[in-house]
Amino acid sequence: MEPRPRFDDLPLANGTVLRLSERTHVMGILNVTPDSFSDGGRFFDAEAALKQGIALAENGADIIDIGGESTRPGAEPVDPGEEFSRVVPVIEGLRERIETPISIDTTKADVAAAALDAGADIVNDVSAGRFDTEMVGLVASRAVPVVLMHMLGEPRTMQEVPAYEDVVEDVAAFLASRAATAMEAGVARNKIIVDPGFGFGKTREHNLELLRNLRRFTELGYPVLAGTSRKSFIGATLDLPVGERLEGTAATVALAVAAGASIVRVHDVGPMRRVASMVEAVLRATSSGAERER
Ligand code: PMM
Repeated sequence: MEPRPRFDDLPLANGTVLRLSERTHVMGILNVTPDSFSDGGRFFDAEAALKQGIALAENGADIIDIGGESTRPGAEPVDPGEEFSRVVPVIEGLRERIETPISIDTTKADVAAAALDAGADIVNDVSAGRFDTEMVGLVASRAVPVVLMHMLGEPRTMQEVPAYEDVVEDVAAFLASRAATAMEAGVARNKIIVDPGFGFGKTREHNLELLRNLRRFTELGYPVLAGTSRKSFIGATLDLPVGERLEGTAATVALAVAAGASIVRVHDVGPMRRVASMVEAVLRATSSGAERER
């Protein structure tokens, strides 16, 4: 098993440092939407969302990812005003109660700006800056980290007939190109995180191949985020509904950590923190018992 690739630590505006050089970080998912594929509707109410955010932090989330627009296959876009009013009160409420860094899962620069004003620390853009041309400029001017994710087309149509020449190399080339565009707009190299976008315009086989080759994405030179949690390629492989994908998710998280992922985005924070810690203990083990150089 190869040792983890090394990435720089990621300092945030609030003084917290994400020690990506030391261990995989767990990003807990908080969808404030009526229709996300796994937890849609459960945390739509702001009070319920706040409670869930605090629970994610207590269970060991290093980052809480808040989204107000579902990106499930076939989803229609949400009005920016509606998205704003879903996420901003939750970010403000969490900021008053906990210090866990917050990322805002949005493709809209206006929503991202309002979320950053409300106390978010990171922008998670599943369109990698393609849907809103203002996004990379905003990220640059605020000097915040950004997740650039691969998606084939847009949520409404991405699962129609996903096709690639070579899924791993096509996605890697896309991410390298979007990172270059972000840097041209002034985003610092060490503020970019890349994500192959599991489930976003991919067949089950595409997703499996991306996971098997996840280490390739670390070679791009940016920390890698893997978001496999409860996704349909796990359901299709094990023939299980969304509520019964914990073990399948655990397998994908273990493989992602072993492949050098810096961040795993998950619903089940406590269990996946333990999966990641166990894999990391194996990666660091030496026969003398001394910790291996990381
Ligand atoms: N997946 C979803 C939403 N946002 N962001 C990143 N960076 N990576 C992902 O894989 C990702 C994402 C969809 O899943 P959800 O409905 O469970 O949030």
